[in-house]
Amino acid sequence: MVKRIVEVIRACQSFLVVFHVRPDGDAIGSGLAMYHILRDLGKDVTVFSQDEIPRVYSFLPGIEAVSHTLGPVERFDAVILLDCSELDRVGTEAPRIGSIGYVINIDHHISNQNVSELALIDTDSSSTGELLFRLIEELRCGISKDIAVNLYTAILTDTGAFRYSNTKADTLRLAAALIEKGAEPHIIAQKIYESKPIVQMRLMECALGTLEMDMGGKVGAILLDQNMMKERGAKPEHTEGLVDMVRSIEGVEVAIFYYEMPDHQYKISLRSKGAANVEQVARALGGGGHVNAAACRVAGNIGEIKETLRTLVCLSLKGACEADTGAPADASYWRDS
Ligand SMILES: [Mn+2]
Repeated sequence: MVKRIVEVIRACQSFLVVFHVRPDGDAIGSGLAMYHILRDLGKDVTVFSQDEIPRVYSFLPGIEAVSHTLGPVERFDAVILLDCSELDRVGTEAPRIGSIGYVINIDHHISNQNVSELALIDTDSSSTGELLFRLIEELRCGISKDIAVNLYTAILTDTGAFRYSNTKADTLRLAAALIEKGAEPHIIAQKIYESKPIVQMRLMECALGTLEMDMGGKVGAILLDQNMMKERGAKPEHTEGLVDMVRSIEGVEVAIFYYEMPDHQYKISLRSKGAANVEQVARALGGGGHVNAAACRVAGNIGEIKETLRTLVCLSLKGACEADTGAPADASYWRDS
């Protein structure tokens, strides 16, 4: 399939590169790496993101090329859809984006919905960034420093700084190759992990104040509502990493973060350590993600939502989570891993 994608890339001239809403390091890093790859091949490239790019990623080479408005799509020969398990993940422009002649989907989510025949999907890959290597090999284009910095960032962030179970020997070999091409690990790590705005720390303090432990310490949950956000002048991007704080507690196997969104639905981020499969939990509620990192969006009363989660998480700890729990029909998936 990579060969067919390469043929299409060679044949087309004008490209749109898109990734999912509320973009993370993998989405943005892969998107900008793809931008540089195509530019190096002499193509015309537009990068579109419906949502704002979190400030920590402003150092990435090519970030100024990201546009937040999408003009006429007729000018594009092909669209490259990155880190998206379904077309709708790009946001409200999905129907127009889907109308572009060639749709190429490069993704690593278990829940991938076969968006396109032109697809490079590998759920064993740590990140979409790692998958782009196969494309680069087949395209036989070089890896510039700009590409290296973006791909390193993609892999770094989706592996939780090389800590998650998706970190394989190959992942580190690729990271090493990127360092040889000019990516500087200490600088990238500092930009991403040691440049937090103070408001994020205040939010962390508040979120940890809501910590509830359950099931003999195997499950930890925190919650943030819109009042807590407003009082601290926090934006949604400041909630990033909060759920990982809960996972970092000794004995915790499943970490839950309930985030009340402005429309009063709850976005539920899930993380696990060990065998507990939180992707199944999220999927039962209409969401998706990975075994150790998943999310979903649910409308309703928080007490009832917590009860539903308790049941599902309990099953996932027993390794037997069922997909049908009578979850609200309007639950829709929001992945942030
Ligand atoms: Mn990813």
